Amino acid sequence: MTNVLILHGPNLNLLGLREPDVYGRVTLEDINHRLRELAAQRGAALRITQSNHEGVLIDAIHEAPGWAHGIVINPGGLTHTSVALRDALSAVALPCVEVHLSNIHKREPFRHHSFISPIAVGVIAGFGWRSYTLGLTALLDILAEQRHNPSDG
Ligand code: CA2
Repeated sequence: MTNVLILHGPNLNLLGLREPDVYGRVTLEDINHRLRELAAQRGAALRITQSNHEGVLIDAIHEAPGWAHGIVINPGGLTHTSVALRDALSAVALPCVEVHLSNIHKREPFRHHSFISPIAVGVIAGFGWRSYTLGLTALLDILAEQRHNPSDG
């Protein structure tokens, strides 16, 4: 069984409830449901956490290696500010996929830089809720490949 930790950062609990013009009408619960469906099809198990607190996300990352084989994270606004979140992801050294609902490169300049991207396996941005399912698919494919060819990066 492949185990994946899904992390949603600050304010993502408001999805579908506020600013639908920017972030759409799909709720976080809808996204989690779609991720769980995909995981079930792929024979993977998920643990999902959303927090508005950087330290809670960091604690979840520290605990991940006891169970998870990889992480899908939408760090929200912490993407652009948090050295601490990046250090935590780097320290646990699990393959991590960074996802964003919006195309951060099409938005304000302060969103163009991510502290997380340099330590992520890859980044998916701009596909709305599909960024999450694309991100999970990519991570599961990579983990399956590593299982079959442990020497490959
Ligand atoms: O596009 C993304 O997924 C972001 O990570 C979302 C963050 C933003 O700071 C990043 O630059 C890009 C913001 C999440 C806030 O979500 C809200 C949802 C509904 C209403 C208000 C905020």
